[in-house]
Amino acid sequence: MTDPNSTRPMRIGIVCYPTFGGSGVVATELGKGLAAKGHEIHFITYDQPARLGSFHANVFYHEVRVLDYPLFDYPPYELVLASKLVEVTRQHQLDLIHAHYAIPHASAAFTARAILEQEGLRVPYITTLHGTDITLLGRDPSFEPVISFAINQSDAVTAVSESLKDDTRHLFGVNREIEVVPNFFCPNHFAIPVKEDLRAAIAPANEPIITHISNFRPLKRVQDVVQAFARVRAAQPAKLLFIGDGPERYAAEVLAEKLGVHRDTLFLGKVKNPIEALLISDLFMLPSESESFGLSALEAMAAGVPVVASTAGGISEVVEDGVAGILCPIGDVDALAAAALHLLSDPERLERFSLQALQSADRFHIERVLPEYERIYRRVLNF
Ligand code: GMT
Repeated sequence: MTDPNSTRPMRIGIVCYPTFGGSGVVATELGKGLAAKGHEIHFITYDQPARLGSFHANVFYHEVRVLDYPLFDYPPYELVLASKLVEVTRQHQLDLIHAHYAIPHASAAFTARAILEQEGLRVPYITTLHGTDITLLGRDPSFEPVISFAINQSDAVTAVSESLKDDTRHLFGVNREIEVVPNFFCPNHFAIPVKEDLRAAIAPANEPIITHISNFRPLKRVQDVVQAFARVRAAQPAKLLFIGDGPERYAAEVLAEKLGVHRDTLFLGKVKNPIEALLISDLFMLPSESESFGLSALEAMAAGVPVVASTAGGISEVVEDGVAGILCPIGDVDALAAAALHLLSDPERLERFSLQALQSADRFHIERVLPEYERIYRRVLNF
């Protein structure tokens, strides 16, 4: 039986993508939060996780280095990762491995667990499903059997929203239990001075700022943001701030020029701390056609910024429609513009939504969510 009051520290290996993407951010903040509670955390990935920052007690980083061997057209990252997991587990006596993203992290964790089992070591692995990509990519026959297997073999599986859990159930041969543990935010990241100089530079006449943050993949529908903004701009002064970079950025720049709103649109590219931009924003826009959770929308809410978004995937579990923002059908730029104008044209309403967004975000406070992961770890380990 697991002791529900146990505080025994655990040694946890975290495998994640080290980038600015939501899954990497969540995995990194989870590791930092667990380390602050006394657990020993080992990040195992190909680069220093972007949100790791400076030194943290109890946090270690192990780089997975793939040899650039002339025989390889495709470097076998998954195999090298599995070997690294075995090595780190042996050296640091890890209790468990937490794989964020099924492709290819869960299957590497499965291989590592099988190798260690041969040595008499039982090291469970937990898989957290992050993106709706799992439901798109994973359905492809070139991935499906391995992904379904790695999910089914996990000692525990979590998904970041009910929507992703349902999709995984329906689209894969996965009939095992999937627990929903939502993403979270860390309030201390928001307790920073507001950069009024940045705000004044972007909006010199104190125009409202609409912000979008993403990796500009086609599924983010950044051109809808530009289209909606052009409609808003036709009705009142406003500025549009884009944070991030990716394949659709150029098309968005071209569209902004074509629609005559390029002088009111600013592309900042990848920035180290997007929360600084959120703290000077008035509205956040996320019109994705697929989104398992929408961490950027949650971060906007935690900064007191109402969200205008699509109803895709798990967004409606995060953004309470009519409370923290307004949700619109996917691809409906008129609805996006009308929702933005509804909020921006009435300062009192905007202020009310801002407060509501802040309150609503509290459901995802790290202190509510982190113990959920600890509970799952202890159950799996019988600690
Ligand atoms: O949205 C992306 O393109 C990045 C992707 C990732 O790998 O970080 O985000 C996914 O995981 C995030 C963290 O759980 C979620 O907030 C995003 O909604 C999810 N993206 C998609 O489902 C498209």
